[in-house]
Amino acid sequence: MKLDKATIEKLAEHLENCQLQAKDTTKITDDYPDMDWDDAYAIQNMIKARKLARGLKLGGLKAGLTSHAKMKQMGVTTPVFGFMTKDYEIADGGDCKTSELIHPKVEPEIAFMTNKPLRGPGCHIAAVLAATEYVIPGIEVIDSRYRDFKFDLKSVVADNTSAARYVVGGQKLDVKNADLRTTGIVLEKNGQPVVFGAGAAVLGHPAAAIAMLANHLGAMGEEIPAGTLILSGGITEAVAVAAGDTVTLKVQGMGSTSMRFV
Ligand code: 0L1
Ligand code: MG
Repeated sequence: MKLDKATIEKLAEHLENCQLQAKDTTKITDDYPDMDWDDAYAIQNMIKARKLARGLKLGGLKAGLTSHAKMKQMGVTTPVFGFMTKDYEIADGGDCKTSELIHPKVEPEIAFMTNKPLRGPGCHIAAVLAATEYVIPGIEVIDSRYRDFKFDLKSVVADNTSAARYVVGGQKLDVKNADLRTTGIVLEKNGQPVVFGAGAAVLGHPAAAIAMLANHLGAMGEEIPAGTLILSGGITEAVAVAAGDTVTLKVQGMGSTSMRFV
């Protein structure tokens, strides 16, 4: 690690304040160009610790930048991992307040619910499927705290991978009854289809993103506990939204989920 504990705490406080005040900032690597991956995840973990210390509960985990469309949109090549607290959750069909966000975008995703712990190294798609209670449509709202979404990967990891809000809903599907590679999705904005895709856009199979997350955590001696909701990553590029927009995600065999931006 290149940063000391005080700097990690200072940067976590800064980024969390930007989130809570819906205020943007320049990317932190501008001031700390030598920070490494361990520093970036340490800042993210410090943000999580700050929230849990205030009594917030963990809502789930996420993989991000897992599709070529997303990687191309952001000019990067590596998936990243983050968390959501329970207060990020929007009820299915519910309202998402844009006054609490900087410049929200939505991503169509497939969410997994685990029923067994998953631990790397060596976690793979079959292990994930064997530990999946169900999959369900999920829309992630990302809201980078960096001005104009201009960041590098270490800055975005520190900023908890732009996590802001999420909704899950529709029909829970047993993975035994689906081939998630060929599962089709349509994201509609205000009733108009805007992006389309299939599960294979996420690393060839959305469960591969969950396996990567388990292997990432395993390298730090951690695991994905049973009963964890995990967003496997945007199947398409992210779509910008504003107050007045309604977005609906339809997933083949799993119905739909939606939210309204107010
Ligand atoms: O969930 C995601 O794929 C977002 C990762 C962070 C990059 C971004 O803000 O687009
Ligand atoms: Mg996402």
